[in-house]
Amino acid sequence: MLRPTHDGDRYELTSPTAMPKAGGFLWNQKMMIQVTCRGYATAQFMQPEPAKYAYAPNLEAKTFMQPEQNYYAHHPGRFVYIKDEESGELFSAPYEPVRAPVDSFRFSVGKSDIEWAVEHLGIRVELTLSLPTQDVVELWSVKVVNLSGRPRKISVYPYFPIGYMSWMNQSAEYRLDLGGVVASCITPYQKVADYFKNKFFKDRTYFLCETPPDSWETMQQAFEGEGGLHAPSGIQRAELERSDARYETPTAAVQYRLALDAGAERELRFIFGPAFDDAEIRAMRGKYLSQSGFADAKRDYAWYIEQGRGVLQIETPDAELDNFVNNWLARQVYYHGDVNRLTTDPQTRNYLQDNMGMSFIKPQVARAAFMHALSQQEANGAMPDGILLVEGAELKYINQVPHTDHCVWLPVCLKTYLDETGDYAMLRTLVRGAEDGVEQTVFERISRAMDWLLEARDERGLSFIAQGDWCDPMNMVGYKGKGVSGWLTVATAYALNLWADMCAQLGREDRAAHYREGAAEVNAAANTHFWDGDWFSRGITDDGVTFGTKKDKEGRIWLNPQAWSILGGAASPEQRGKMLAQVDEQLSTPYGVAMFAPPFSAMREDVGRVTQKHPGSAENGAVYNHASVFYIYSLYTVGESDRAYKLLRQMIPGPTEADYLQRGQLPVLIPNYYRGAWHQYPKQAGRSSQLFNTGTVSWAYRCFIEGLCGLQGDAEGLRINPQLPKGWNSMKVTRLFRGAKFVLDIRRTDVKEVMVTHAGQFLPSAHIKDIAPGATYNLNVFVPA
Ligand code: CEZ
Repeated sequence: MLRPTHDGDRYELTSPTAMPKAGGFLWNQKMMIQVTCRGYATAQFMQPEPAKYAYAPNLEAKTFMQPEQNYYAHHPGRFVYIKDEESGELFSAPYEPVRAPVDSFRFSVGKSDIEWAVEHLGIRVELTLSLPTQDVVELWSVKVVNLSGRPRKISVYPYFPIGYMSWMNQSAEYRLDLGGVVASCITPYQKVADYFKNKFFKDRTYFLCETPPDSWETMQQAFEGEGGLHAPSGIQRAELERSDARYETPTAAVQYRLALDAGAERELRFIFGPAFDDAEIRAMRGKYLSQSGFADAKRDYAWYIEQGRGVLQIETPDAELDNFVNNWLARQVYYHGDVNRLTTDPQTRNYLQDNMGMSFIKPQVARAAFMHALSQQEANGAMPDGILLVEGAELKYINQVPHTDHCVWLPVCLKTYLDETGDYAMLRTLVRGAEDGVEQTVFERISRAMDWLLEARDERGLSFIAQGDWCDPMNMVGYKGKGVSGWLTVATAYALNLWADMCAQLGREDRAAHYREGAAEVNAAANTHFWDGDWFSRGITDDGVTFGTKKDKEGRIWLNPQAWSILGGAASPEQRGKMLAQVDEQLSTPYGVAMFAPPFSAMREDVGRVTQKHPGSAENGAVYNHASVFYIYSLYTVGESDRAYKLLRQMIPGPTEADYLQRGQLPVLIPNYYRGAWHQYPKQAGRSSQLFNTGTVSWAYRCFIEGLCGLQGDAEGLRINPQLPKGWNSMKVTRLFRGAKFVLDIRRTDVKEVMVTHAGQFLPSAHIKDIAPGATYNLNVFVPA
């Protein structure tokens, strides 16, 4: 049903029904497309706000990318109908809309393209989707092969529904001069000011054919007729009717009548995308719609994706794990770092963490992003809820709700950048603040952000939560101005300690002492008010009720305060022992560790919107991978290697078939969550959200690099401390670091501490200094048995 290619750079699914929502995604700096094995697609492009060029058939609310997206018969997608002209039989590729039980099916997700091969009625249909690197356009090739051993007459109908473009104005026609369907609309608006903004929108959607078709249809209703999508009336006729759409729902369907000898094949190419005007459509045709245009774009795009290959290759006893880490994880980190989830106002914490990941892939991009974020620091030292990336962008959706955690992420994320590059000089660079208008160094700005965190606390020394912290929908703990966050309090201590280390590195001992003292004070307050005997509670509401404690029936124990108390030092080794045992007992599931448990079954008005989400979905007690990975990272920092690895492995679907089926997702990405509520709703538990936008991946990459492989940089060089899980006796690692290549052969043996040999000599410690860029270091690493 599911298999990797030899080195795991493609995953193939051989059933269209076993995991119906499984899919893949492609992106470039201007667009992204997620497409399922059955042919449904969700695509967006930036102009500069996210916009669509293929729409649902009814009026859609504008929203951000959602988890567990539902697909229905008329959902936007890319399909090809095949009709046997002699028998009248019909099927469609990849699978929708006809849903004929095909003889063979292969959906194959690659890093830079997505392919299908479907066989039925003696015909094979091969579909390939790729994107170019710079432009917003889908490149589709459709190949039909006659496998039946006799001459055949068939009709091939690519069908790319365009949907309900606009309630103001929409139409479509076949343009002989441009060679395809062109649909046009006016993006709906009401305010005069919007007219001037929308004027330059790409309000046309084109579907162009390299080879002129025999007939076409541009009006959805005429195509579908009384037959419906399973057997469209248009297809039941000898030819499509060639209608225009005049304030009628546009579609793009074309027909090719082909006579194929036994064994013969035909390849057809199409491009699909948005444009401003005819000139742009014509230019796109000239640039892409040819065999060489496709080939050039494919080569460039493969090169673009290759720039995100990252710094780590592993060879472990778990081949499926190697496939994921070596091929897919860095790709997803790169997606986040390179295009910022295709938003113009990423949440500050997302922007910083996505660039934490980018520190491994393109450190210069991460550096610029940290400076850019700091340029939007508020005059009082606080960080805003979102970072504006383009001129004219505005804070939208969740960014209009005040959250208090954004400053924490500055030292946390910068730490990775500094460890990876050693670029402490960056801290002395000047950044002009957009709001305060003054030039200050990165060092001064982060210090001010840390001072803000120290101030934003109540008389007990606990951090205010306002309308949310890392947990976005925890909006009613502190909306009256008093509530505090247990997580943010211990996270503040972590941020302060990290910052103190960086101050010390710069020789600023005075500042280091100041922030260390601050952290100690914060941790003491956390212990006084949040320690509940066996774990840290989640917060105290506006009305003074502590929650996330033993007395709670729902939301009794939360992962974040435990993870970050380990990182920030609030938890002593003794407390840690108690917490870990409770996490094991109360939060473990076969699909990873839940964010809290038990999930809420009804609204708690002193906690907020998180309690209204469906139990076990998203922040209401799912295996929310971002929270899980904080915990995993914290476990690696204290040498809890087995616990850490078990959970890290559970974050990736597989390798058993039962696990794949339950998650319903290919091992080509980490989703933002798997369903939790394992005790309440075991049937749904483990199901993937399929949403590939998640801060998880940067941390997961860090966990593999710094935790499992133990290859973390510092100001002088590279520290080596692999943490093999039990059952592994060896592994091989290639790590790129500061321009050098480290090839490590790691083995368990009879040593007391990690020992490293280089060129036959034991090194004085497991710490490589004076790294020579361009050099290759072949190292043997021995870890205690
Ligand atoms: O958003 C994510 C945020 O992008 O949820 C995380 C948060 O830390 C990330 O910054 C945890 O809350 O209900 C909501 O508003 C949700 O919080 C979503 O917006 C959630 C989505 O899954 C976005 O991908």
